[in-house]
Amino acid sequence: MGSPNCKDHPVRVLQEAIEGGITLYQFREKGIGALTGDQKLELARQLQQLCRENHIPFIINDDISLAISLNADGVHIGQDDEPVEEVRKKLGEDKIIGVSVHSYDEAVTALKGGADYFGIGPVFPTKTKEDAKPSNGTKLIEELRHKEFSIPIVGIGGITADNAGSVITAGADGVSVITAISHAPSVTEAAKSLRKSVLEIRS
Ligand code: 3NM
Repeated sequence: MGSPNCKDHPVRVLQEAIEGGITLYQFREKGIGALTGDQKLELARQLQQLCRENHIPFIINDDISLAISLNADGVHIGQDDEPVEEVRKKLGEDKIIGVSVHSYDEAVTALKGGADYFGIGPVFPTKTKEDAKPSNGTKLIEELRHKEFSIPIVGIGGITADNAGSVITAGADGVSVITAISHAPSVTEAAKSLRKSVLEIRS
């Protein structure tokens, strides 16, 4: 998430989400009112610091130069960004690279290029991403899990504590969530109940 997704200051929202048990944070400063330039950099620094204090990986959506300048733990890129190979060259072997894939062929290409995990979505309808594709359920997650892929898969898009279990049952290792946490009346409780839904299926 980023500041456009938050009803409160993003640092507070992230703090509460960490208290609820999130395991990784992706800085995604996009959409109406998104910060740019020094303000974006400063917010990223604060959020990164919070992640460090809590031993949670901090990765950055799309902005590879920001990830390099902050020495972030990694990046998440889509199909319209630089090829994975190029990003891997820039970041080095020890950083996390997540790639959004929408088909088997994209998954093969991403894996060859050095992806560490796949993001698959939107699983359910979402209003959060302006250019999101139509939701496609868990079909691709199931397909990739039943083929040769062993790298982690996370589902994204419209995921809540009520439907997260079905994403894990389909074969995902985790779920990536914005609104169900960031807009919840209690961010901590929302993160807790999502975590519970995921762990119930995985155990
Ligand atoms: N990427 P929410 S869907 C950031 O399909 C993002 O690749 C998607 O937000 C994709 O949890 C999405 O509020 C939005 O639906 C996720």
